[in-house]
Amino acid sequence: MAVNLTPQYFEAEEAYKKAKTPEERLECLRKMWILVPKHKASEKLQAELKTKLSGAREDVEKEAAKPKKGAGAAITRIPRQGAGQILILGAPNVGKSRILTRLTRATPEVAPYPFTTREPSAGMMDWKDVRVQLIDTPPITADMLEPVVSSMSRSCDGVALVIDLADDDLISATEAVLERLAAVKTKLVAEFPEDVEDPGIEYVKTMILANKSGAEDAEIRLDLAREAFGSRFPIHVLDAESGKGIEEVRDLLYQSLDVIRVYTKRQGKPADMENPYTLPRGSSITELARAIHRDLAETLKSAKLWGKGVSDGQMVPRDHELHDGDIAELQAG
Ligand SMILES: Nc1nc2c(ncn2[C@@H]2O[C@H](COP(=O)(O)OP(=O)(O)OP(=O)(O)O)[C@@H](O)[C@H]2O)c(=O)[nH]1
Ligand SMILES: [Mg+2]
Repeated sequence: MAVNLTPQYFEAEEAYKKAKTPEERLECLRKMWILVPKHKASEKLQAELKTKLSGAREDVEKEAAKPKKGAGAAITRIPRQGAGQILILGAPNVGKSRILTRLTRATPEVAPYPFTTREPSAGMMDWKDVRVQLIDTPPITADMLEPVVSSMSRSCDGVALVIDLADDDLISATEAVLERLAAVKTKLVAEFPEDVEDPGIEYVKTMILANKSGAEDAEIRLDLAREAFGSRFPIHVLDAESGKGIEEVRDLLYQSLDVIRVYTKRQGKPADMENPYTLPRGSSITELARAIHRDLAETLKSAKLWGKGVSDGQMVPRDHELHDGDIAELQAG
């Protein structure tokens, strides 16, 4: 099969060869990317373009960083906020940034070429009365994993691994992401294993988001993805561009954190039903006290509870297990 490049592609390629600055080269490569037909016969060319795009983007950044000599490439992790931190990971151009724009008010750049996102950015996703922090990240390929992504993937509460149902290459692109992370001892898994063989390995709870479900032949690629990854991960289908399936993804992301909401009240006052504390499922009064204030777990004298399995205002011991929706009144000594 021939690649069948268009005259517009050759024009962009000519301009690329003549380009003088890193910006010009990047711009031409982006045009070439958009113009190259995306099918089997052009796979090699697509791969070459990806490598060139990645390099050109780096050159542009190096150029931009020049005046600020000595700034260094600091790894700045984004501190956790809200009920938990979920990292949106995946190969280039799969729709990671678009998903963030659909679930939060964040506005990362979304563009039809790979290597658009260069650093992690956060957005807060509303879920009922709580908020979950979602982090959009730069793409991962067989030879590219930003140190900050590697480090954040080890400290986050969960991963949403995005795959692209418009991409014929989605299986190998996704395998590359999994392998690249495994190479830095980060293993994406559906559930934490019971027995950990190597304590150096970080296991990260992961779901697959199969994006671009509205694309042509998406069903066929979804079948392939289910075959390749369905036994390893839960797969949820969506189309971030049209918004189809996005609300289900919102619920699933929150649920994956496996947290409960606990409300607090002061003596003689109504409960604060607007700002619940979120705690890992199975948490007790002691953990709630610690979440409210570092010292409260030590100074806690008594706790009254309204909620599951107790009569209203019942005194409960410190090790009493809390449930979603419980209201607690804690008294320090
Ligand atoms: N048809 C369709 N296009 C989508 C969907 N989601 C994203 N896109 C398009 O796919 C392209 C890439 O989207 P981005 O969100 O920039 O992808 P990304 O994964 O953040 O890309 P990088 O930052 O380069 O890794 C854009 O042109 C989007 O408009 C979808 O659900 N359906
Ligand atoms: Mg992006």
